Amino acid sequence: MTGAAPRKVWLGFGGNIGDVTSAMGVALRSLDDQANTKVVNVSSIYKTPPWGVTDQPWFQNCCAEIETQLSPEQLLDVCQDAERAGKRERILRWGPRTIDIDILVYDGVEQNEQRLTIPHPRIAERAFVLVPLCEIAADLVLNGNNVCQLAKAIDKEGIEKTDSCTDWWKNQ
Ligand code: A4P
Ligand code: MG
Repeated sequence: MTGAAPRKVWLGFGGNIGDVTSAMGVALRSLDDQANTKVVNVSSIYKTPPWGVTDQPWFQNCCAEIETQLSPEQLLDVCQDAERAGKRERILRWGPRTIDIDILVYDGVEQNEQRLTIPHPRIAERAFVLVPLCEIAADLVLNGNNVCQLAKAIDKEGIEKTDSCTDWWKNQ
């Protein structure tokens, strides 16, 4: 990477249609292949009960730390390209999907716009984000609260680590 100093960003990945592990791996490798973005750390994959719309299959979720020279809006474009490549269709809010990528935290950025709100507004309510995020970002603070303290306090019913190899995304 040359030019602007890379910034740390944490992303959330999830899906509940098709081969989600493979779709998340493809998306992570496509981010890592960008000249201005590097995947630094990826959590294990967790099996999680559906949140929001509960009448749908269970999800698989993970979180990743990346370093990027892209602006938040440019990064959202890249993430949405990766979702489209993963055959993501937007049918129902919080509904079933092959892959969803959320920008959870972008170091030093706070913004509240419809297209992009950072930090992601619903992190603190979601065990499916907090549990994998705590695994890779134990010191991260969100609105004054440590991510692992939030993860400790939230209801984690049903959440299970399915793969504790953090290099799973590299070799499929
Ligand atoms: N947008 C605004 N801020 C952001 C951000 N920080 N990161 C905008 C990414 N996108 C952001 O998202 C709608 C719009 O949000 C985007 O076009 C973008 O401009 P979407 O992905 O099209 O719609 P969505 O995902 O259905 O809605 P939303 O509110 O993003 O839902 P979430 O928060 O992604 O939740 N249960 C489990 N167990 N695991 C899951 O992964 N996921 C969801 C979806 C529901 N239940 C789940 C899970
Ligand atoms: Mg989303």
